[in-house]
Amino acid sequence: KLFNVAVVGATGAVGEQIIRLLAARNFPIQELKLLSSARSAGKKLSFKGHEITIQEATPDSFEGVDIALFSAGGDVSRLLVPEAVKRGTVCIDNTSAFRMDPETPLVVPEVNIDKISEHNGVIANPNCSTIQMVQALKPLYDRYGISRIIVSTYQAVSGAGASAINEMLRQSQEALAGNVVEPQILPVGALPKKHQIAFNAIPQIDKFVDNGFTYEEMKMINETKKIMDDESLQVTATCVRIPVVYGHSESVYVELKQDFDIEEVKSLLADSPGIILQDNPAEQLYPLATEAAGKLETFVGRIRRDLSNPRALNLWIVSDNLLKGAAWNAVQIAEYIAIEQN
Ligand code: 11C
Repeated sequence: KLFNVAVVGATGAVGEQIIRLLAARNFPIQELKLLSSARSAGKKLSFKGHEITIQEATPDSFEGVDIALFSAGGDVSRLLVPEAVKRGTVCIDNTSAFRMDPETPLVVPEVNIDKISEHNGVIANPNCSTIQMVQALKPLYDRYGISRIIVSTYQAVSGAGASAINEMLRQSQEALAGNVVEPQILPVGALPKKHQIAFNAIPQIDKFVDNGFTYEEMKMINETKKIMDDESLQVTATCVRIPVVYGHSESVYVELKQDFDIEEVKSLLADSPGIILQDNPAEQLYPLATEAAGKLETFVGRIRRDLSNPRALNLWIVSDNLLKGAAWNAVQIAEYIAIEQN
């Protein structure tokens, strides 16, 4: 069977990658609709050698659409996902709008693919920093159990969209030229106060919740428990933006419920789908954002037993935030749906 597919947010950083992956994976498409806000409507994008004109996303855009991939922000999803579902479209939503809704499966295919079949029209794609962490920790969770996770992230500016990439590059040039750097976008476009990202590390991604954590940190905490299906899991997170273009890096401390053998941990990870083990200190081999950029896999290294707790491990986890962290995870889900319906 061939599918009528819509990409909502076609001109965004993630939308662009979704379109590229649908072509590269030869997704069984009858018709591809590219949708966006009124501002980008009328522009043309190329798909497999054909030009497609971008249309403004409206409720009626979803008539006859089998599968829609949304990455145009939470407000657009809150408005249009229910309209699409009403018209029989299965929606894969890349925003935070439905992630914590108990009726909506939150899916990382390598972790909880079984949840897809429980959907009522919407499947949520988790936050990028959550996806790569749960993907790497799932093999350890299944083998030993996990009681506690402490994560600190080093997140790329592309997570905040194409405008944040330009902002980081512009600021870097200004700083190198000895000019005054005028921050305009980060840490949060919607907040009045801005900080320099060039040559800096900003310990704020998204707004603050009233408990002192940011929304990004709360996403890592709450989404991890939901995906692992374990409310007893103790998770804490500190999320930091750094001047890297593509690829989120994470330092993760994880307490296991059983004793473990470090070599077994490494081979478990090496044998896990979508994971590439890069761990050889003697060769200075460990995951790097520059090398993970553009790849579909999640890279894990710096694996070592903790010195203060023999049942705990430290790891370094890196993945391209726009690919496994967003577009690729969404296209993987779409592929499962296509297989299920065929
Ligand atoms: C960032 N993780 O790096 C964010 C972007 O909930 O899908 C993704 C936000 C989300 O800024």
